Amino acid sequence: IPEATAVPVRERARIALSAARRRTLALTDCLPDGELTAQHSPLMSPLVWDLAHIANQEEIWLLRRAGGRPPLRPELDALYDAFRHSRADRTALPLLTPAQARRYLATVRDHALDVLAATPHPGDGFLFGMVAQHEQQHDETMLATHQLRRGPAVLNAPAPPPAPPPAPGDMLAAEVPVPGGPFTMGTDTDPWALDNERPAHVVDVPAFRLDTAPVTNAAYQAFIADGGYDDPRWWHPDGWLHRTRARLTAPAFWRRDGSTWLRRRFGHTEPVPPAEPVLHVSWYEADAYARWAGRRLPTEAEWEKAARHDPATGRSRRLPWGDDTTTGPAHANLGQQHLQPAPAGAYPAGAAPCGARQLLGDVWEWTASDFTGYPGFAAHPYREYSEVFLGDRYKVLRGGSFATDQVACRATFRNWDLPVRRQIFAGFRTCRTEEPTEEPG
Ligand code: AVJ
Ligand code: FE
Repeated sequence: IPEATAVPVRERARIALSAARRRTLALTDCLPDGELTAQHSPLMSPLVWDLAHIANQEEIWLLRRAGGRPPLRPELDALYDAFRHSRADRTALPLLTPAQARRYLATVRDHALDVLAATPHPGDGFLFGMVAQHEQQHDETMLATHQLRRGPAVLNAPAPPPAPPPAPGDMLAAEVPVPGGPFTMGTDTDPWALDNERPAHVVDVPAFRLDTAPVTNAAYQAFIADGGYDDPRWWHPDGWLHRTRARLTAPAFWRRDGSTWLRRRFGHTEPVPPAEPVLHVSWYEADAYARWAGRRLPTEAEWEKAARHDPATGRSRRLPWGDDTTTGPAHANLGQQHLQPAPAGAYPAGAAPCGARQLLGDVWEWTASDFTGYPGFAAHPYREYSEVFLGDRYKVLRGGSFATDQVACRATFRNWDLPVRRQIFAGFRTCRTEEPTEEPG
């Protein structure tokens, strides 16, 4: 990352922490206590658990670890340890009340800001960045809980920008070529990159062609209309089993009304917008769609090369459009500025060197890859963040969604989930291997 960062580390940490806290409170102050302590879905924690877990993690990493302070509420560690109880079992625990959780958050934050001010050499401020990213990730999870919740809408946001009209004779191509050859994947230098993004290493990626934008609702409806959900040829064997058991017929939150598809979105029911990237599909559905389309999901190496390799310099960028540490509203649909993805082809200012758009923001993109450690992976410092999830159970998602904050979004950032999950803000794009050009004669 270039040292163009005009904002000093201490100030950047303070800004990141307070942005996360504003969002956390906005997501929970809009609901009565009964909705904060309720289980809206067995897939999710009660929101009041997220609240106190955010505070408890901040206590552990900033007060105890960074500040060397004695524990403030050690008796809460077990209650808010994500590995101790499953999400579905957390309402039965003797949790803090919403008022107690808010007080715990505020007290821990006061101490964390003291620690930040008192740290003589904040260095890269990694632990502060890690904690801000942790809170923002829980905010995205809490937004998914809002989406699962039944009842009248409580959240509002303006619509995202439209896709710009194509210049005459210059239609946006359906796919963009990504040239073959080595590129640098992962990072050693991005100060707030998490352990699973490290270390940087060179990967040789053969030439391929990637969808310019994520797969749209209209394209996905063509798959449904063609009987895609009923044809085992398109499905991974485990996916076919899952589709049968879970009776999948369409993305989550969709419902058919005669000949039109409706969806529920944060308490509103509306027609499915055809030009918007498809959302709330599992890895199995994304994989089946890609096979039906005669294509495949990109590997995460392919995705990352498309997102950051600059053929002009041979370098890997931090973000598709450059190395800036900040993201403007014209670059990507991030940070819950909107409550839905923008239409495919939006955000031309955020295009990658290869021409692909919306690689960051809008929808998380399922990749073909399992969540494994890069060569030389070392868990740091939070063992349970990545290491315990490595293996072949989880699939990698890339790029972030409209619900992802920029502090937790960059071209190296890796997310993961089980291939059946679809309450997350996930869509996908497809690709194909470039056919080698025939040598004449
Ligand atoms: C990286 C989104 C998969 O929510 O399980 C939050 C983030 N880790 N607290 C998750 C996380 C610990 C994690 N994901
Ligand atoms: Fe957590």
